[in-house]
Amino acid sequence: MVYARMTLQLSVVLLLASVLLVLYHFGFVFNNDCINESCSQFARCCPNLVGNFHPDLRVISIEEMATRFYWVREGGLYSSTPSDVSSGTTRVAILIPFRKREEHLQILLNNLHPFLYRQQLDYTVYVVEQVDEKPFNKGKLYNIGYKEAKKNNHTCYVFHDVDLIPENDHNLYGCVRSPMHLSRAINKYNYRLPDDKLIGGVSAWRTEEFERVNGWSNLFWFWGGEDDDMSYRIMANRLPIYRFRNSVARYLMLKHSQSTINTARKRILKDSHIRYKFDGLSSLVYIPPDIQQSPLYTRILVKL
Ligand code: UD2
Ligand code: MN
Repeated sequence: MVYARMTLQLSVVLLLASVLLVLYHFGFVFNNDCINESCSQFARCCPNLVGNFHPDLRVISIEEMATRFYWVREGGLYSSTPSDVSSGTTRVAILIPFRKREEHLQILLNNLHPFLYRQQLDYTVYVVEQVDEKPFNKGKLYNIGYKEAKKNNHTCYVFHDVDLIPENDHNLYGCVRSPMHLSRAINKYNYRLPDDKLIGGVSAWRTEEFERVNGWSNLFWFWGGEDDDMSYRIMANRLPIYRFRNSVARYLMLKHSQSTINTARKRILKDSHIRYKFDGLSSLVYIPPDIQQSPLYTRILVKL
């Protein structure tokens, strides 16, 4: 009798352990971390990956970078495979919201192009620049950038603050999961995630999930709130947030002064979980932007 009970208990433990092992393998435990399987897969395919590196924080001119980054074509694009949409290759759009942070942009480009090249991704860098004097509206810039970039048949969209410089090239920008919060560990927060719900900084989305949450809110002007609003959209749609582990999803944040804070943000955030249905990509109305091809990026010049 005792023996039978022990066998039963052992079987239950073994069963639980195997379920956990399977979940762990596919990265579904520990707060939806993508454990290392995707990184090591890419590490094999891309022998030039180096893992951790010290970002180069010098401000280099666009001309000099354009000479050095010989693989980048006009408009800030690179393709490792013949450009064939039907081939199933992930085509990544990097979207950078921007206004008057030239030095940050130069530092980011100087690190990002070699980083993406080492990952052997098909990518295009878009700088979505607000060129009017209205308050900054990052969510709306992202939505416009998304709609414009989508015309070039991208399959993966990386929303990227201009002042976050990656420090480890195993942090894949290829939408291996979606939505994926890439900037989990930032020096400013002692390389620890301050809050499980956080999606601000750098995130990667496939079209399907991004459209399911109706993109970003268009209603947050000045600083703050749009990233919290996105967290609520994700929750309302019961989507998990995936992240690589702390040692991989590392960033250095460049210093800047605090922008003018949106004092209405907490009030607007109260109905995010319902408002997302009609505030976002579906309600986006915008003046067709001027689009220019620079040597290292495609410039989307927006008047809100
Ligand atoms: C946090 C979030 C950020 C955003 C912001 C406001 C993290 C790591 N970052 O960043 O994602 O949600 O809070 O809610 O969680 N920008 C310009 N010019 C401007 C103002 C902003 O280019 O005058 C762009 C630029 O790409 C910048 C981004 O908007 O990186 C975010 O603005 P921020 O850097 O002033 O905000 P921050 O660092 O508090
Ligand atoms: Mn910042």
